[in-house]
Amino acid sequence: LPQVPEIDHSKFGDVERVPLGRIKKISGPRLQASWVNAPHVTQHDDADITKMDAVRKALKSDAESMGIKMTPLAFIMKACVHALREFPDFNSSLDPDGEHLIMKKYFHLGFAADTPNGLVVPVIRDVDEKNVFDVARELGELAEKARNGKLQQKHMQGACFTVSSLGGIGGTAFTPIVNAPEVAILGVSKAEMKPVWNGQDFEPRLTLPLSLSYDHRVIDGAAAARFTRYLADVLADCRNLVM
Ligand code: CAO
Repeated sequence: LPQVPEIDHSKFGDVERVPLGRIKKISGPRLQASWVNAPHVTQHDDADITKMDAVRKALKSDAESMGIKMTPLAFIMKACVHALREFPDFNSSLDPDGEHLIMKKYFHLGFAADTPNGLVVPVIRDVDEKNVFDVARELGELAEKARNGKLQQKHMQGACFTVSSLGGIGGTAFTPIVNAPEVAILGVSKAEMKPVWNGQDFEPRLTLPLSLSYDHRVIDGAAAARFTRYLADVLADCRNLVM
């Protein structure tokens, strides 16, 4: 790779040299490996989550009584399983021989977690076999472990697909880097109430921005557009996301 020029920044003003954290030292080369090996494209779409959010709010107090925080991310991860089932290529990895796809028959989903020490990706196993309460509980437990630096190797292995949610912070869209050798990653930004034309009037609808980055060696643009559209429909319908 061509090298970025080395510059003596102190020639231009005061500087301080601080060591990179342990997690950044591990995640940096992995992110770079994915970026340079997998040709990335990002597909954007919006999901109407008005109904889903009403369901989430209705379940909130039941969840709280079980010590669970019912976050939108739990519903989104359940919806991803539906889309992965419908479009199995997204649940694959490219065989190192470059001539086969390894199709995974399980649904272990990673989620990006922001911690004081850097980005980590805990994995919830068999999301297809869990209801939204179980997923929300595990999300909370793993996110807490991540923040306290208590994640073990076993908590971060085996993911088929990753969700990176910046929705609790803000933003309208971003281009996540695929967690290779996975072939796609869903970025989620902040849901906002937006006026949506229903043919006669503008209706206020809670709108969730989706940003799906994918490895173009494995996924075609049309498949990515179909995947995000399907995911948006599953989120909008939301009937199959609770159990
Ligand atoms: N739109 C609007 N609001 C959202 C939302 C969305 N898409 N997603 C979450 N929220 C709300 C939640 O409901 C919560 O509100 P209340 O407290 O009022 O219920 C608030 O935002 C905070 O949510 P949260 O961030 O604590 O919880 P989460 O389950 O959404 O996310 C976790 C958990 C671990 C994913 C998150 O804390 C985190 O680390 N996010 C950053 C991930 C990241 O860094 N990605 C980038 C990777 S690439 O560098």
